[in-house]
Amino acid sequence: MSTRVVIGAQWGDEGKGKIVDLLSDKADYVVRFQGGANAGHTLKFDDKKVVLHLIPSGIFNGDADCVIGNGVVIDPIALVEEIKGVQDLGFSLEGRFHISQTAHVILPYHKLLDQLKEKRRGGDAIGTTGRGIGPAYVSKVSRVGIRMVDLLDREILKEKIDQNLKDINFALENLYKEPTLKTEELMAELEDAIQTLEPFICNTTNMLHEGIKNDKSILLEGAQGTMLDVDHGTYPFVTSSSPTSGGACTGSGIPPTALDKVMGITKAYCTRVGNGPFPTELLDETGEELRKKGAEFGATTGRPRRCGWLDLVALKYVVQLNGINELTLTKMDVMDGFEEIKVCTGYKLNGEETDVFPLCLDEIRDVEPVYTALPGWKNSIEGMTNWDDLPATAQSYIHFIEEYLGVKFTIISTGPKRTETIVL
Ligand code: 2SA
Ligand code: MG
Repeated sequence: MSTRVVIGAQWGDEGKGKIVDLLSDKADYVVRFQGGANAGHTLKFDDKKVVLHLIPSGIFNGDADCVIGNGVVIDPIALVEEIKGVQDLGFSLEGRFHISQTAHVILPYHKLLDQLKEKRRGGDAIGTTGRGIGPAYVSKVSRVGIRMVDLLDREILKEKIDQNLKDINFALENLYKEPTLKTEELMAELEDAIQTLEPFICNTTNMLHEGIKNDKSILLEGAQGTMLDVDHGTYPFVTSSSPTSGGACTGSGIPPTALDKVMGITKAYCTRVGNGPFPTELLDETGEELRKKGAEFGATTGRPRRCGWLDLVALKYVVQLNGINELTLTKMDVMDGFEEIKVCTGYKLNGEETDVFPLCLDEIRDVEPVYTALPGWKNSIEGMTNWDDLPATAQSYIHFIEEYLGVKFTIISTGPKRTETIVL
C-alpha cells in the first residue's frame, strides 16, 4: 500500500485526470488538495468524455473513497452541478464522496471580484478562469474565509457573510461602481446546494490519518501545474494555490513522511493557458499544429491554449521542487508525423547558457531557449499499449528526456482513453 501524489509538471493540462482515473482502481482514497473549479480534468472511457472540475478523478474507476481536501476552494453551486452530472452517468457518490469541513467556500462575490479585478488590470491581466479562485484564497489567508462547516449553521453563516459584505460592498460601491450585495440573497442562492452537500461534509483529515494507519492506498490528485504554483511558479502569472507535493500535504493533512511516490505528469510538448512568460512558446504554424492535433483548448473556459516545444530546463526545476521520482509522458501521439522534434535543453540569459530556471519575471521573459533537435517518427503511435511497438525514434525521445532529468517514465500515454496507455 502506498501514498502517491500526482503532480502537474508544467503549466497544467498535462493529462492528470486520465492518469488518476487509470490508477484509481487500485486506490482506497483519491484526494484533491488545492485549486477549485478552475481545474478541468478530462477523462475518456467507454466512449464517454467527462470533464471534472472539483470531484476527484477517481470517481469512475473502482470504488475508492473520493475526498475534497481542506486545501481546495469549493463553489457549492458548481459542485452540486457536477455531482448531478456524475449521478446522471449512473455513478453513485453515496458513502464514497467526502468534503473537508475546513475547505473554504467560494461565494458569488469571489467570482464577481475575480472578474472585476481582471478587468481593472487591463493589459496586465493574469488571464484567470474567472472562477473566484484568487479572491477565495485571499479571504482564507486574511482569516475572514467561510469554511464548509460554516454552511451547516445558518446563523454562523449569516454572521460571517454580513461581516464580509461590509468590506466587499464598500469596494463594489466606491471602487468598482457596481451594485452592492445582500446577505439574504446570497444565502437564498446557496440554500439548495448546502442541503445537497451537507451529508458529505466531514473530518477528512482524520479519515486520511486512519487510512494511513490501516495501510490503505492513497492517491493525491494535483490540479493546475507546478509552474502555476503561487510560490514557485512564474509569479504573478500563477494560480493562488500550491499544486506541488508540498501543497499535497498542507492541502490534505497528510504528513510529508507518509508520501512514498511523487509522480510528475508531463506532455510530450508544452502548453500554457492564460498570460505570463512561456519560453518555448511557438507563435507559428508548428504551434498551431500542436494546438489542433492536441485539441488544446481550456477544459473549463474553452480558451485556446498556447503551445510550444518541451522545456527540459523548466521540467528539471519542477522535478527538483517536487522530489519527483517517477514520470508519466502524455499526448505522445500528438507528436506523430513531425520530421523533427525540438526540446529545450538550456536557456541563454545575459549572454550565458544555463540550465537553471530563473526565478525573476524579467529574467524568465528574457531567456532565449537553446534547442536540441531529435528525429521524429512517421507512423502513428496512437493507442499503442506496448513499449516494443514504439518506433525507435520515439523510444529515443523518451530516453533523451529520462537522461536529462535523471528520472524514469513509468507510464506513456498514447491517447485520451484509459486503455491507450503503455505501462512500464
Ligand atoms: P485562476 O483562475 O486564478 O486559477 O487563474 C490563474 C492562472 O492559472 C491558470 N489556470 C489554469 N491553467 C491551465 N489549466 C487550468 N484549468 C482549465 C483547463 C483552464 C481553462 O483544464 O483547461 O479551461 O481555461 C487552469 N486553471 C487555472 C489560468 O489560466 C491563469 O493563468
Ligand atoms: Mg485541465
